[in-house]
Amino acid sequence: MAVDYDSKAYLEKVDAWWRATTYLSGGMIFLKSNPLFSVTNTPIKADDVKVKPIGHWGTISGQTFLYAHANRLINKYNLNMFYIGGPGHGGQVMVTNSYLDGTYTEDYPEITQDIEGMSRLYKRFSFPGGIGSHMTAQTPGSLHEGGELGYSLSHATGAVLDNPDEIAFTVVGDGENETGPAMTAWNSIKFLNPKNDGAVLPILDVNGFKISNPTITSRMSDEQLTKFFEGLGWSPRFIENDDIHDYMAYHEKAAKVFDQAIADIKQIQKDARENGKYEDGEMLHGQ
Ligand SMILES: Cc1ncc(C[n+]2csc(CCOP(=O)(O)OP(=O)(O)O)c2C)c(N)n1
Ligand SMILES: [Mg+2]
Repeated sequence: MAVDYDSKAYLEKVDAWWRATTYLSGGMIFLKSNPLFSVTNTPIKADDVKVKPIGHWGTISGQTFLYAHANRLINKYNLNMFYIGGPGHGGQVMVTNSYLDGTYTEDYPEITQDIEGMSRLYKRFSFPGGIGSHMTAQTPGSLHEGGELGYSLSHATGAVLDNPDEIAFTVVGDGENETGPAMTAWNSIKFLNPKNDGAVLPILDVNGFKISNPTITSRMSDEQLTKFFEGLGWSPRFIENDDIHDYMAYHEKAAKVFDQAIADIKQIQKDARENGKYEDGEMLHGQ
């Protein structure tokens, strides 16, 4: 049966995936056991709690939201697309998504998809002898090592060069964005040729903070942000939820904006590959 990726029923599944990965990602920052306490009705004891948790709760819901939408796009358009996570200490986003889709357990059979496996996974996250709080090489399929902020966009660009069918869905943190490497890497669009190279689809995650300090982009107006990124050669658009309780409206908006972004990428590539556009080496705008 054909799946309707735009239906309310499908977006409710995207929402369920988002909520599940957000629950797991938040839980593993703070707990080392008793992972499903609210479901199993087992009160949290002092011994369940990590003494010195390190991880960013504030980066989680945005990144798990984006990952769920990246999966929707891959399924809808049968894309060769992968996710790069740039914002600080958000490593659990890759871990929990690969745990839910089963690939984490394939690589680490002891991390079973049950309460025992969940407990082991919670304990090892950002814990001595375990796995890092950033995106790390131990995560299945990972090519981007976090930790030193600033390289998500340049890794994305490198991955799609001479790789025409690849799309790098790249989340840049608004704090990460204040590093020299990230700021410079926005210029990488000038090195991408839509005829031979794949595409970078960057998402600047303006959650407003770098750890607890306000970010520059959170203090800029939509108009200033638009002009800034247009000047660099990008074609910016916004995904914001006006009513923070109306998640379905947020999903609908995101699906629409991302659908248009994929349509634009496909059009640019078609123009370059079939219609002979951009052959004079002019700087590419609107990619
Ligand atoms: C080059 C570099 N400088 C500083 C840090 C320390 N640091 C870790 S996370 C972080 C904030 C990152 O902000 P953002 O990317 O917005 O992530 P969020 O706080 O929203 O999770 C900083 C400054 C680092 N990891 N790398
Ligand atoms: Mg931030």
